[in-house]
Amino acid sequence: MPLGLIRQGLRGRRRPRRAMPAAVPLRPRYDVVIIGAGGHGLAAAYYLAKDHGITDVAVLDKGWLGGGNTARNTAIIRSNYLTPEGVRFYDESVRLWRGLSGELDYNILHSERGHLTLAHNDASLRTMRWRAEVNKHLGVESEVVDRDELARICPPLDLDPGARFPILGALYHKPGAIARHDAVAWGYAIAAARRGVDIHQKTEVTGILTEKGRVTGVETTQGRIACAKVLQAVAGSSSLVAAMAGFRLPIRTVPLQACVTEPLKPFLDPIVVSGSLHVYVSQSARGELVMGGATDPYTLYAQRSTLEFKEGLAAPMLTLFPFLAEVRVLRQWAGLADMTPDFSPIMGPTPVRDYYIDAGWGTWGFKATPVSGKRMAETVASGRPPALIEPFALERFASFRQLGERGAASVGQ
Ligand code: PYC
Repeated sequence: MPLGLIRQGLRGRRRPRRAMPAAVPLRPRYDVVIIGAGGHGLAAAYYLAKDHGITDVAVLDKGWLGGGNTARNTAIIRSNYLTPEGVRFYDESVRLWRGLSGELDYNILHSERGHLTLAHNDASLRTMRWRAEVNKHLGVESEVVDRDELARICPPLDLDPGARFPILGALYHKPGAIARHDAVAWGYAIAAARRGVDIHQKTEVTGILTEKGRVTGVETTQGRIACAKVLQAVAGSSSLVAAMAGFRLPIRTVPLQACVTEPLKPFLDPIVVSGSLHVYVSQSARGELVMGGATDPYTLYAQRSTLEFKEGLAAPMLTLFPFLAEVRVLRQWAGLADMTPDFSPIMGPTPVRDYYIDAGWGTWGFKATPVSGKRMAETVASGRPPALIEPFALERFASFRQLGERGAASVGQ
């Protein structure tokens, strides 16, 4: 349990402030409009208010708080990336996650478990060594461990050298963690609203208003809003909303499915990932195994679940943990992953002045919630992206400065 939470518990008999922000009337003008009330949009609103004193902010969502990708992922937090730009960025997020329950005064069930990326062949081991070296160089705790060490870190793993896909070793990343994803959206929403931010659910943006290349407002299903600045944070619909603003994104949107099992006694401490077998799993605080695999192999804007996915996931899961054969799947769902060609996000200015974007989160967006919120708030407030997110500019695709994060972005596309 994070120390901050214990401290909070001991602080006294304070009544927890849990109530969701009440609905407020939509005003015809705001300084800043944020499109998307997912984790990233709400975090940006919170840091705009907290770090920059900008509270005349409306966060709009066509659905409900955290009803998009925020609560449709597998809630994995880590910074063991491959590119120095990626490692630095996610490392700041890992640090922010650690203090987030205390900062938001809301328990997001953050739990540091360690993260294992398994290697089943020499080529994977080589990539793990490469990642470990880049990580260590930047002060991030990652190391390659052999089978004996793996047996100590994760006893339930089948480490039989005669297995069909024998495990040779793994990249072990101690700071790997999980959190309760929807609580993250609720926590940021409550904290932002407490500082004066307006959150408007069921308010879909239907048009972006511009004048002489600069954004002037948005058209919504609840009326028109004039504003000085817009931040777009709509994972899964990024290309569609950008098109309303008049520019194109190098993004392909594909479904990413996941599922959970019935609750089991706690047996799996670390998060376990196999890129070669296309599977990842962690055990939640409720005891459910939270599992996912590769993205669906086609572009689709549908959040449906398929039997094909479940079957494809069961085989590698049972290769790693054969004793789970009788365990039942309880729930299954899908999110929409906005994939970029270099497997890195897009953050910063756009061809429309004062219109900023937070997009291209593919299968790696949840873990970036605090850092993208904080750094996008800084970008919107100052008009300039800070050095940490400069490498992720949309412009990199025109100037051939892509980031090449495929080897570490996630489990397989
Ligand atoms: O980025 O760690 C990750 C991840 C795991 C599953 C999907 N994304």
